[in-house]
Amino acid sequence: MQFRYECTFGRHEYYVTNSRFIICLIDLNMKTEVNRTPLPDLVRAGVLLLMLGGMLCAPCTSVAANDVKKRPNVILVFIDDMGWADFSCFGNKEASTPHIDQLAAEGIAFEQFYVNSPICSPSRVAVSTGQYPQRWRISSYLNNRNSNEQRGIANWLDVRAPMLARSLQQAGYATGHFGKWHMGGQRNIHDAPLITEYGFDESITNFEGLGARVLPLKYSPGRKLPVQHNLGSHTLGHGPVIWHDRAYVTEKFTEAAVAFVKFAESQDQPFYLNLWPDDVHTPMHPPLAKWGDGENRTLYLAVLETMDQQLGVIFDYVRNSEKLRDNTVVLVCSDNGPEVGFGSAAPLRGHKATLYEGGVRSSLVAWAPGLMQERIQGSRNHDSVFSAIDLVPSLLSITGTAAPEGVTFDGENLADTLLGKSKAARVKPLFFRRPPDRKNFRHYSVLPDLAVRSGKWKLYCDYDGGNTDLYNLAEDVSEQNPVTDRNPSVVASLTEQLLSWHASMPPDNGPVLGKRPQ
Ligand SMILES: [Ca+2]
Repeated sequence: MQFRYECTFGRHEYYVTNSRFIICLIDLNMKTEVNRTPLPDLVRAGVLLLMLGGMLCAPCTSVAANDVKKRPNVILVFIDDMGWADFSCFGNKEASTPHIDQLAAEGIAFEQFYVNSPICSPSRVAVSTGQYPQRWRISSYLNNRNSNEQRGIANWLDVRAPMLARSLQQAGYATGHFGKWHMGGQRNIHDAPLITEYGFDESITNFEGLGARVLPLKYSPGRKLPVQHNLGSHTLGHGPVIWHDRAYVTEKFTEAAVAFVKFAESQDQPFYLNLWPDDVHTPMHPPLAKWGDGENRTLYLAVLETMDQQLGVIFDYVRNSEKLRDNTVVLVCSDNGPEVGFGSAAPLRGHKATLYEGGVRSSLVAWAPGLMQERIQGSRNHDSVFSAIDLVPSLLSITGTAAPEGVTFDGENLADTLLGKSKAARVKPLFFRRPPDRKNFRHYSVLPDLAVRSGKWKLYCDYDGGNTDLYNLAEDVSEQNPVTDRNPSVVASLTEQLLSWHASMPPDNGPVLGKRPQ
């Protein structure tokens, strides 16, 4: 049963997000409390009595079996448009990300981790399903209906996709998604499935999804009133909408996430939590006191630091609980590379929307002190090449959860690598197809259509196999010196494999929209 309720009592607003819980998202003094309680009691007693009674209600679902209780919890923090080099633990000297750095100091920093697309929606599909996003006809960011049709992509992710969240939910996990979604329900797409139809018990998102959502108010120096960041979400229905200071939207998601974790703990349920902030995606609106000279990079760094502080709340909550600390995996990475002029992927070549290393390689921090040997904690993994699609079978393995029947993942199980027991890399090559609308982007022109990473090699080519470029990343991580001519057999083999993969995936309109000039 889907149920929504909203009211204002005193200076607070309260929202029900789905059939099980109420979440108090916001108070009008900006001093927020987050509470939740099972819906049957809400229905019986009403919101007012509930709030007078505080956190009072009995469990509404039967508690999972003992063996389920011991399964590791998982928190996936999927940042939006952050560069490979933007955490201070990945070399950023211009800003400090102490909370994420602390996770790295107690966990593992992976240097050769990839996402499976250089742009939002397909990257999110990959990390959610363990499959190449092209399988689900999502190969660029989801926009309005006409734009999606023009580019030959779906309007939303098919609910039949093998969601990691659904597998875990069916295995007894509490599942929650807090933050940007962007897999359906954006712009003028009002008829997409709710996030809770994809295996999540709970969700609060932003303007790129349906259900309860927090929409950003942009404050700028010299302006008395904030401006709504308005891409039409508030007109779509399907959930209560709250407008909130863009600089602190992640604070809302984090508070809701902590409340979700507390509730799962009260039920003795393991949990899977997506915390997907969109802070460092444009437009940049840090707290007014941190605007500095107002330049793009300055604003970006201020937003990055503010995001780190806001995420620190849940990291601290988990770390300070012995039970959670010893049995929780936290993964932090970005959905794609940085926007030109904002984040940094140095020394990697390329940006968001390109298949070059800077577009698809992401810093990854894995923290799980209870599941990692002490000697490995605080280490760096320079070598293991793997990707977001590999996280799904890996996390199913770590949580002891069966894969959905009849599903073939493109991802491989690298649980031992993720937990520092092995340096194994992915066995199969990693294949990439550019977004159909990104043959040219920003200052890049005639970008390659396809790419493959295999061992030390990275090869690019066009849909027809032409314009090949081969790089040896072991010697040339910045992709400055192509070695195409010196390695004809490698070029031939990788091109063949890449074209074969490309042909095996449903097409999009990339060939029509992005022809090279003759
Ligand atoms: Ca993104």
